[in-house]
Amino acid sequence: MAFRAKARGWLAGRWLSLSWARALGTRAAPAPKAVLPFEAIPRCPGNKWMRLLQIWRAQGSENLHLEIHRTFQELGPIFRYDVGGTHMVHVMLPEDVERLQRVESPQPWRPPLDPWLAYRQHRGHKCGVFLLNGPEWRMNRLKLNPDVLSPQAVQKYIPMVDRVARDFSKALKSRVLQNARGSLTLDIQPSIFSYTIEASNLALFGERLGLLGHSPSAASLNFIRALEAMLKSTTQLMFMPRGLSRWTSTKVWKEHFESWDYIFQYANNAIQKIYQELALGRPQHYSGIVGELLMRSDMTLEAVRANSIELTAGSVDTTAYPLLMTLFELARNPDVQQALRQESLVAEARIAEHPQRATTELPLLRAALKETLRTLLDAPMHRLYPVGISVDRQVGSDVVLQNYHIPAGTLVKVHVYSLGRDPSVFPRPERYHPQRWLDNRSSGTRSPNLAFGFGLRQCLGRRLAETEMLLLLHHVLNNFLVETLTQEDVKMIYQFILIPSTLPLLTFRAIN
Ligand code: O4W
Repeated sequence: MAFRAKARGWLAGRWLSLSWARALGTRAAPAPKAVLPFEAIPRCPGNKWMRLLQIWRAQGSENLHLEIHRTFQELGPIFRYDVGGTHMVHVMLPEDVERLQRVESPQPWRPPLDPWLAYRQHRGHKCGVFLLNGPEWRMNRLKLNPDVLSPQAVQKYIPMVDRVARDFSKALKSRVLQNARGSLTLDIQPSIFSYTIEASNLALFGERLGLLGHSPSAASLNFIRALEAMLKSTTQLMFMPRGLSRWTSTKVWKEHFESWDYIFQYANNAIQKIYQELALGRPQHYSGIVGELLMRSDMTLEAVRANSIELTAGSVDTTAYPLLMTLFELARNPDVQQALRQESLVAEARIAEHPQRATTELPLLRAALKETLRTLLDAPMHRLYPVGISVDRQVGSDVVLQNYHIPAGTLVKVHVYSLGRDPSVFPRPERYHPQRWLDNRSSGTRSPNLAFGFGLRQCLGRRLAETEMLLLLHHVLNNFLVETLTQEDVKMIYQFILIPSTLPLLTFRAIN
């Protein structure tokens, strides 16, 4: 506690001086300055081998986001950090994101995540777009976008997601009404995981699993457990060279491979089923994203498979945790909840008629999702939370960031976690205040929403995740008051994605 209070005061002081420097330097028409050489960028103190040893001993790096955040406080909005032969630069300001976007190449390169790559190489599996680079990445990505990310694709799978979200609230309502009081206090996490698995499975494969309103199936529980073990072991392995961790972390590698084996088996099963069905004849109706990809047949079956595995496995935790955190924020901010409910009640009749209207008729709820992905609950000084903590790019050409020369080939990490907490970008960043996204839209200074990355490599699952979150919250707001006794922030930990270390109980009270 003492440490926290002290750190907060000190950090606040740092921020102040940083914001001032920026206000004077870059916001007020800057005088042209000579560009400084790369070598002049402040360097992160410490020894990289000591750092590795620390990560190994702590079995991961749960506070990575906080450590990088602290380094920005100490060194300013840009610092470098070299690992082996690669130069690495960390930045966190919107102006630098803009510059990076301007020099983005048609094939933005990102270093592949080694533990994931190792598994695929070892088993002889193809990679999907998350791990690919170069021309193969581009070919895959351009063929996936129309069926996964485009507005036309969203129009097609929205009614499916809407059906699952309606079933979720119906099932929850019948549980709530079993109580004489008409309210139920529970750990909602298992139900939300069932929801994201069910909704994604329908949108991807056109099939219902029947997970809602029942206790979760053994297969889905094992799938959730395998995903958790895979993400946790990823953070234990990703910072170490393979040749070293082979000896120091044998057991973790074994767990990592076993988790992947289960994940691949689970996803392959779903793909096999739809493949068989399509072989029997073309369906009359839309039968989900993967069905479209298979019927279009401009990708090899192996490429469709590799990318479907990423979509299936990547659409569970990444969507469930932000949903859980939004429900908690609404529970402890009753005014925000009431404003959102007002919007949802007005829109419901029209959405029931055409679920597609949800994307245009719930602007405040959409803003709340942006706000969740910007701000979530951690230690008092670090309240803001995106699913990913940094967006990585190896720049294809020279670029100037914070008045330093960055040569082509440098790995640039945009720390979106710190960006979301910068008071000069987001005033009073600790507040959960969805309306800010609508205010700054009209005032012309739009704040960047970087929770899904940017440019050609932005999150492929973005629209699917947004749709799942939007419709679940819409139906929950229509049917329940959400309450909690917990006011304190929840500590977030880095497990490849940021996840809450504990979740408060929520009370759902049926409306009329
Ligand atoms: C597969 C995925 C593919 C997942 C299995 C699971 C998963 O969770 C994901 C994500 C992750 C993908 C320094 N996925 Cl086979 C990759 C689809 C966001 C989906 N969306 O995490 C964000 C954090 C992206 N992140 C990073 O790149 C990152 C994490 N740490 N650092 C960078």
